[in-house]
Amino acid sequence: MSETLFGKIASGEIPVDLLYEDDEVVAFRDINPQAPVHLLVIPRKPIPTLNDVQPEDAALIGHLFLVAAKMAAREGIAESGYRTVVNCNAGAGQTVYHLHLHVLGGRPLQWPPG
Ligand code: D5M
Repeated sequence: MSETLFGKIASGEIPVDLLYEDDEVVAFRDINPQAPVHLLVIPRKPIPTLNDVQPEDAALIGHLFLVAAKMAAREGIAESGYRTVVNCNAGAGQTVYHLHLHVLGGRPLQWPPG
């Protein structure tokens, strides 16, 4: 399988507005923000969609959410409220086939989303 854009971001080949990285995940600002705060948290492991997550990825997925919450606190939106989103496949708007967690906040968010 060819490497995706986010695979290249995870390896440092494509520069981003980097907020956090460790051995397992990378967090950076979305290039096309849909809210005053819009971050992406991605695993370094190239998992295409949520459908491809395996039982052995459970700790990694948990870590993805822990980093998202840490980033939300760091960005000052933890108390006002924020949303995490995983778009899975084209019908939900997924455009990059490397699993990513959107973290959106800094404005009132409507429900249900479009
Ligand atoms: O979300 C894919 C997201 O990825 C979308 O919100 C734009 C963002 N994106 C695309 N290219 C970049 C770069 N180079 N840096 C930062 N963010 C980027 P999806 O859920 O697949 O629609």
